[in-house]
Amino acid sequence: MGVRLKIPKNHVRAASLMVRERLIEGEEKNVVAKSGLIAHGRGEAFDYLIGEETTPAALFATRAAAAALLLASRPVISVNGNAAALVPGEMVRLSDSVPAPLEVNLFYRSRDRELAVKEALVAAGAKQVLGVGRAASARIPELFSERRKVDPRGIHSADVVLVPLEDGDRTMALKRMGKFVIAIDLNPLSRTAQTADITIVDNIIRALPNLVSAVNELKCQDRSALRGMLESFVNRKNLSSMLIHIRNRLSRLAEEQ
Ligand code: PTJ
Repeated sequence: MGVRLKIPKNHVRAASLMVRERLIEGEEKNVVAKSGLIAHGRGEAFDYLIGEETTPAALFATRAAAAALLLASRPVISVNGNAAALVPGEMVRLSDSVPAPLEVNLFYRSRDRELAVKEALVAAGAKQVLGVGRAASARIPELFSERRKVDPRGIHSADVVLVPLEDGDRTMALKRMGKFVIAIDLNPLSRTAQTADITIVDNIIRALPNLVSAVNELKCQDRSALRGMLESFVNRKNLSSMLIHIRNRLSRLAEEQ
C-alpha cells in the first residue's frame, strides 16, 4: 500500500488531487492498470488546455450521445479500469437509465483485473456485468489486443457502443464491424476521437453525470426528435469547435501574460 496523501480542502488543486488519489487507490485494488495512471496524466494535460470545464461543444456531443443511446436497439457501455475507478456510480446510473448493459473490456486484461472491475461496478449497484471470464467468448476481428475479447450478449452484438478512454485500434475495429461508436476522450486529436461517430471531448468525471442527465431528460422525446438531434451532429465539426476553443483560450492567456 502506498503513502496516502492528506489533501487540504483549501488546496487550489484539491479536486484534481482527489481524483488522482482515487486512481491510485484503484491501482492498488487492481481496478486501474499502471498504464491507466499515465493515461490520466495525458488526459489532465488536455483538460488543463480546455480549461477544466465542459464546453458548449462537449455538451452538444453529450446530448447527441444520449440521443444515440436512446435510439439504439442494442446499446452497450464498455467499462475499463479508469472508468470503473472514477465514475462507477454514474456508469451504473447510465446503464439503468438507457437501459444498456455494462461490459468489462480491458486493454490490460487479467483474471484479477476483470474481477476487480466487476466488483467495483457491483459495489456501485450493478446487477449484471458482462464480459467477465468465459463470458468474453467472442472476438473482434482484426484486433490483436486483449480488447478483442468481447461478450456475445454485449459488445459483439451491440449496434451502439460507448467507449470511455479507449485505444484507437479498437475504435477502428468496432467501426469496421459496423458499430456506432461514442467515445469520451479529452484529447480531440487521438485516433479514437477522430474515428468515433460521436466524441465527447470532456473529462469522464464531468461527462458521465451530464450524459445521465441528458438521457433522463431526452427519454420522453419521440424518436423523430431524437433522430433530428443526431442528424444535426457532425463529429468533425464538433472536434474542430473543440480545437478552436483551445486555440482561442491559449491566445487569450498568451495575451494576458
Ligand atoms: O483499464 P484498461 O486495461 O482497459 O486500460 C485503460 C487505458 C486508459 C490504460 C488504456 O485504454 C489506454 O492505454 O488508453 P490510451 O491509449 O492511453 O488512451 C487514453 C485516452 O483517454 C487519452 O487520449 C487521454 O487523453 C484520455 N483520458 C485520460 N483521462 C481521461 C481521458 N479522457 C476523459 N476523461 C479522463 N479522465
